[in-house]
Amino acid sequence: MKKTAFILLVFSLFSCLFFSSCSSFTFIQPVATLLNPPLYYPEYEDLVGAFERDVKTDNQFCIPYEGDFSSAIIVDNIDSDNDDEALIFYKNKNEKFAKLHYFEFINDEWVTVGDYNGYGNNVKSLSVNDLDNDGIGELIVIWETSGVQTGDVMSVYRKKAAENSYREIANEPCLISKIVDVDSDGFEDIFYICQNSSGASSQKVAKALKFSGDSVVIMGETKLDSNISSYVSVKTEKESENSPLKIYADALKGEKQMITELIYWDAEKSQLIAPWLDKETLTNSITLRHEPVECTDINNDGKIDIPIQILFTAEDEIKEPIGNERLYLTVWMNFNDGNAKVVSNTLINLSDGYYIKLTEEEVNSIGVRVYNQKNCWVIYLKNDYKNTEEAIFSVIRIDRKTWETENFESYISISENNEGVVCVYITETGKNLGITEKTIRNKIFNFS
Ligand SMILES: [Ca+2]
Ligand SMILES: [Ca+2]
Ligand SMILES: [Ca+2]
Ligand SMILES: [Ca+2]
Repeated sequence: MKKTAFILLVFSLFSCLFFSSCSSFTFIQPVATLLNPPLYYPEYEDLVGAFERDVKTDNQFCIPYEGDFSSAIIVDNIDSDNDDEALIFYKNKNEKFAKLHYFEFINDEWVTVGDYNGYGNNVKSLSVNDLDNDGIGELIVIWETSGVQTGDVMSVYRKKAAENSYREIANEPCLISKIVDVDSDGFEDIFYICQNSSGASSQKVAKALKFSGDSVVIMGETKLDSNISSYVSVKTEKESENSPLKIYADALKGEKQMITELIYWDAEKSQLIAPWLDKETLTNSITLRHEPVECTDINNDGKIDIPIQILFTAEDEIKEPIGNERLYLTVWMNFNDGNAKVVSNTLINLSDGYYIKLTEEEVNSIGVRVYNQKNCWVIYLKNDYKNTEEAIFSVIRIDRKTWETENFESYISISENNEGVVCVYITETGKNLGITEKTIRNKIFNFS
């Protein structure tokens, strides 16, 4: 059976299960302890003056290092009244955890109206989202904890129209989160993944929080693959107005292996569902790839595609010396309209930052000799009858200096950056087979 046909079969079975019940290369940054500037913000002189007046000394500002706000001082009209408010993230040098200070601008003066203890030694992100559509933004703060297995802590703060300050209404352990309308009811919810802290279990769970009355409640949760070292990104998409929001979470298993979890809200069952988790083994193996390739819209049709990897180089071709190393075929799957379909077959060179798009036929007729030391792939045509391999073109990554000083006239540049150039050389055999610069430009793309 053809390689891609096998994958298609496996996924067809899974997509049937998924769709029969229903009509989102960045790694998480390490501790950003260096981001502690002194109390000097000239544009906020009055505010910093008020802060120094109201809060005891020995403080450092903390800058959220992810998300929409990359400043320790945020001045904005968060509650849609007539004046700005100010939020300041800081940490006292003698205390363990970062804090949040809240000012209102009243009668031409900054007035302290709130001060909140955080749960981590730094601030990872702040989001301001009006979750209950009352015109007043809720604050969702991710406090970074280092060395804690259950991850960071997410706090939600709310202010009602009749109140003059924010109240903390929830705090939850959190590995990754995204504010999205999980159940498509027109109100944004907080989707997040956490590790259940009960006992020795390392069970990963996807949850969603939504507003209910004066507080937030967990509207649903579903188990995920537990064998995850970290979550890399959350992407979302909606097929149509009436279809559920699909939430894709890319996660690393170990250092290099990656999977994509799919999570969505089943309106009929009023449940969060993770259809790709094998309920018996509690693992998601159908999306497993051996290299950290994230899901993305590979064919630019506006729909997210999931990469699946299978061995491309036949076992008997993997042999020393170098020239024939283990290589994976990355098959990109799309799950729209209730069907699983292959949208693209690619060979990805992650370290050199490009991919080669293969046709269904080329998947079986083309081979690659990998020369890692030389950042070079030689693409050849297999002739099984004659038992020959004929090189048709090579892709090579050349460092910037060499590219500028030596003669590469006969090479086609695919992508360039400050460090190097990815370029292609077409052999005489390749040219005789009709391979041109145009062929190459439709076949090899930047992948970073
Ligand atoms: Ca305001
Ligand atoms: Ca609100
Ligand atoms: Ca909602
Ligand atoms: Ca796509």
